Amino acid sequence: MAYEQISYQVEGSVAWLRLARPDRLNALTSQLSGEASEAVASAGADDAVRCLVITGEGRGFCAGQDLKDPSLGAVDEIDFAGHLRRTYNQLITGIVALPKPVVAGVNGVAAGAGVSLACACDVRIASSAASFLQAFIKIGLVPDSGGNYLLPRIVGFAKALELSITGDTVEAEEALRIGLVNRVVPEESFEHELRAYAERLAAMPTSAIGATKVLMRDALSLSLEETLEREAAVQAEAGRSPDFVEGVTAFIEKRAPRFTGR
Ligand code: LHQ
Repeated sequence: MAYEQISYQVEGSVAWLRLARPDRLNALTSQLSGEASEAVASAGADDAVRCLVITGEGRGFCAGQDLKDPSLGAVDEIDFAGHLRRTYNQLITGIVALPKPVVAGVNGVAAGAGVSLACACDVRIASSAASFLQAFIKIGLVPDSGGNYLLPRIVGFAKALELSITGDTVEAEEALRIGLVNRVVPEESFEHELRAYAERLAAMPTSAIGATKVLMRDALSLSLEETLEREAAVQAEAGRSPDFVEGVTAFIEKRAPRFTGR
């Protein structure tokens, strides 16, 4: 499919989804969200893809909702619920449910739904030029696109609530300190480091990563006993995978494993 507001390329085992509205810091239009959802689905359907990277072109990662998008309608007539259900909710659930690792390459500012987009990914690698703000409150809105679910699970309730009710900006190093990002790399080497990280994840046992995502997310709302039982069932499946056989064989033969993702 031809995209206009994102670019999507598969390079080796890594799919690159780049938000491509740099003049507006990659603010989200309905079209962009729809295209991004399609690209996420493509990454899911393509067995050659073993890691998805979501990043932004230009100096921004994503400035949240495009407040000038004409498709929103007049400011006093916006169908918020319909808009969220049609656009962001699809995108966020698509990313979270993807049975492959998803890396947010936060190249610059992330605001509002842009923060949620980064939080929906499994890992956040930030450029030293990145920053984060829960911009919703600054325009009289509440966090959406999963911001009330995802952010507290990443940085803890107190910090998530504080950021959401103040709209304060968190710079990259502070984001690392509070656990909002997994790693900060210098702006100059950002692309290189992001690629290296994604390629490393893409060489891992992909099915086991997908299963770990589901197990760990579900465990947040299950008891220990329920989780132990689910682990037993899922491990039984993982233990029948070619990647398990390869992992053990490589260990015994004292060589690096060559996982296929199955
Ligand atoms: C933008 C935007 C933007 C349009 C920068 N829209 N043009 C859901 C459902 C329905 C409705 C509402 O919202 C939601 C959920 C949400 O996401 S609400 C939160 C929406 N986002 C914001 O409120 C963030 C607004 N942007 C900013 O506060 C700043 O631009 C940040 C802090 C992101 C960056 O500041 P600067 O680095 O100083 O850049 P800038 O402000 O100069 O922006 C550069 C250009 O990008 C500028 O255009 P211009 O033509 O003047 O050069 C901005 O107007 C445009 N832009 N964000 N969200």
